Amino acid sequence: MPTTLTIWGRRSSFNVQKVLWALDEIGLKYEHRNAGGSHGGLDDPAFLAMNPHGLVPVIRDEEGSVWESNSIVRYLCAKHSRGNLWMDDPFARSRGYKVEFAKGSVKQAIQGIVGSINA
Ligand SMILES: N[C@@H](CCC(=O)N[C@@H](CS)C(=O)NCC(=O)O)C(=O)O
Repeated sequence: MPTTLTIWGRRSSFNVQKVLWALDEIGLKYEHRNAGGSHGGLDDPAFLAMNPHGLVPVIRDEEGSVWESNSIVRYLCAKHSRGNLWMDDPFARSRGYKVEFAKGSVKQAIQGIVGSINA
């Protein structure tokens, strides 16, 4: 089956890593294109047509483009992983949301640790 899913974003981005992790966890084939940071490209008209905020990650598949990492992860899980990463039962699904929304706190804690090491 030909690759129809493309992701744009530098691998050093926490939000890009989240989507790459989801893609690999689901087992989807995709094409990765570096964008953002030293790779640039975020102000290209073609990129802004996909994400008017000019940020990574962005994915595009046969439906169109999706941006905002949590939105992308939910979309991929709902489309490709029903009954596994995307659960129909609302309570079961809330367990995933907890991880998703706790990400901000975890990131802050990690940044605090890294910051104290670098200080
Ligand atoms: N809330 C957005 C944040 C997107 C964002 O801030 N992306 C950063 C990378 S983490 C970005 O594009 N920065 C500009 C750059 O990499 O050049 C999401 O979760 O996708």
